[in-house]
Amino acid sequence: MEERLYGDHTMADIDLAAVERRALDELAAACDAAAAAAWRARYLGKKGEVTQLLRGLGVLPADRRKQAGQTANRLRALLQEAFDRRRALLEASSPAPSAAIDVTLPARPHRQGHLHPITLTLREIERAFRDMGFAVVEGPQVEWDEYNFERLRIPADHPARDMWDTLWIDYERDGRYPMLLRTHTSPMQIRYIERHRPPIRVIVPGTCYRYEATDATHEWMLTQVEGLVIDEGISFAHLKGTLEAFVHRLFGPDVEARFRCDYFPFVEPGAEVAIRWRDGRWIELLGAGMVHPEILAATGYDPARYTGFAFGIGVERTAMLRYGIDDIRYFYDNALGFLEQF
Ligand code: YSA
Repeated sequence: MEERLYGDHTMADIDLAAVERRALDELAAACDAAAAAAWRARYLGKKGEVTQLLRGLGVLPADRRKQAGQTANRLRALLQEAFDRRRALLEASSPAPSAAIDVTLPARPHRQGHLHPITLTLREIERAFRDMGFAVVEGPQVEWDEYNFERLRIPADHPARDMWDTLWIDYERDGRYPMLLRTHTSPMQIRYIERHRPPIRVIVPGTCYRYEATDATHEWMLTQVEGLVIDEGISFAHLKGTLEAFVHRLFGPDVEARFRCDYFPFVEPGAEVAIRWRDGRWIELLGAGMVHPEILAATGYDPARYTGFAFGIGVERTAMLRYGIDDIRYFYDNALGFLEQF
């Protein structure tokens, strides 16, 4: 009698180890619950391959039925266990319905930054001077000693160098180190005069560096706005009027500006302008003066015909006074709690 199990196969044809391997491979490829359920129906369901195989055992002779039955039952149990494990794994890795993405939820608000208070202040200063007819130009932050000091009438052995503690660049030429991080924006006075003819009316915003210990009103990196006006008939009255207009534009018409004599080797006479702080103290805002005739002459201008004034405004100090900040170091601490207030 033929050992008929199902379909065209006989027990002799069926390699149970091959069925097991094929079933387990297919189960591993079932990557969602529906695929796993289809696999279960294919092997363990009513008409499944293993179920049919067990049903077909009855046709075997009694002596072979027992052993074949044990083998087929082991296969069924093994596949059932494999299915249970696979289903548990698929359930664990698929999101629970409550965690599913809800596309109707409004998006989280996007955190938007804004300009730094020093940039905001700088732009206001620029607007104020543009409105008075000044052009805006920029210069290099790495400068030659020649422009930062020498041609501003501050030779190497001059005590005025002590006014600017300097960060020198490690670049040697003829036994000297002639390159530095500019200590002020004034070198641009020389650069500009060299290349332009009067009338001149420019401001030069930019970063400067000093080898200075910081305190509440001093930083080692600071921003300045240089101003330069040269034409026929320019007097100290023009300087005073321009700077007073600037102070009132930025701080209001009632704010007091104090002009005092000051010394800078590149001006004659020189002045310092301070404005009154909340607690009554005066805070120095800028240095200024009439461009020294020797500087005009050295760059080919006739000092009998042309005169001019110049100034250098501290932008951090302006921002402190505008916003009522009593320590300059806040500006560069990167503390968001501070910066978010602007
Ligand atoms: C003077 C005359 C001119 O014809 C033109 C420009 C000048 C200014 C000169 N070049 C200069 O740098 N003067 S200064 O050393 O007194 O600085 C000018 C302003 O920069 C100061 O009034 C102050 O507001 C600011 N400043 C100076 N050192 C600073 C500083 N701000 C923050 N930290 C520092 N360490």
